[in-house]
Amino acid sequence: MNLTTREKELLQKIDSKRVPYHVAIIMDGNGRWARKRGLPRIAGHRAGVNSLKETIRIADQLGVKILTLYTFSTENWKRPSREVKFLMKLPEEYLSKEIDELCEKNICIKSMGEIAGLPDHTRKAVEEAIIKTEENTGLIVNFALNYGSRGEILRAVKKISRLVSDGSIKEDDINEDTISAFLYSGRQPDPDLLIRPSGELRLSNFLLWQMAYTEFWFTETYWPDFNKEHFLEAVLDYQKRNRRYGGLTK
Ligand code: 6TC
Repeated sequence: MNLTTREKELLQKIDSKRVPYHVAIIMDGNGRWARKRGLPRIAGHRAGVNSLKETIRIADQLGVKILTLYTFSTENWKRPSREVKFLMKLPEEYLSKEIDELCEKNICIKSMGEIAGLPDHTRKAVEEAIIKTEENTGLIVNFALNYGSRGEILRAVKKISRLVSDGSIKEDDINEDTISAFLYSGRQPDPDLLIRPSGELRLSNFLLWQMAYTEFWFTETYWPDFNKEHFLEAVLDYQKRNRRYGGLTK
């Protein structure tokens, strides 16, 4: 991979034995990036896909094991319908161009959220990518699609309630691991690091249960300008922190 001098410098400072296992990212700011340049929002989304590709490459190269990506969903449907149409075509375009590289890198694509709520053609492209990559044992890339964390917790509560009422499990046997297991993230370990670009300092209904002890890293940079350097800076900053897991030994 071609790296700039700055990227090589950052890479050298990173302790390869303490790379975060699971990194979560809220890919925010495509629209604002475009407006700032007097471009249509669609140009921002295109540029955003480039940042996404770069991020997957550097995460894979660093040895991150899980990458969870979120573009919040409820807002999407309020956008002009031309933009929504374009957004729903992008995944097919992205996956058809990228699937070979993803497979070559042994990357496993997964989704979390209600993919049933996506248009048919989009859902099919996503499902196909999931099936094509399901045996891959390298980096796991979770795409949060039509996802909301409160909805995810509610869904888990309902699933557990069902099992209690049909006698499969006892109320006293429900513990924190039970709840984790019934979230979309299943038995994946919680994120170690959350990256949020674009200057917003909030969680926006993303992985509320899973991020109890996650380290947060923010940047003013809009997502389309986010690159390998930012990712490496976030990991370096993460490695300087002293994690205490709320005082629990872990
Ligand atoms: C980075 C790049 C951030 C559109 C682009 C935001 C459906 C997304 C299936 C992926 C096309 C990511 C994101 C809203 C890879 C991506 C968008 C949406 C953006 C969606 C996907 C692509 C996107 C959006 C939701 C397996 C490829 C622009 C649709 C889902 C998010 C994966 N902004 N951006 N509504 N989606 O509409 O929750 O499948 S391609």
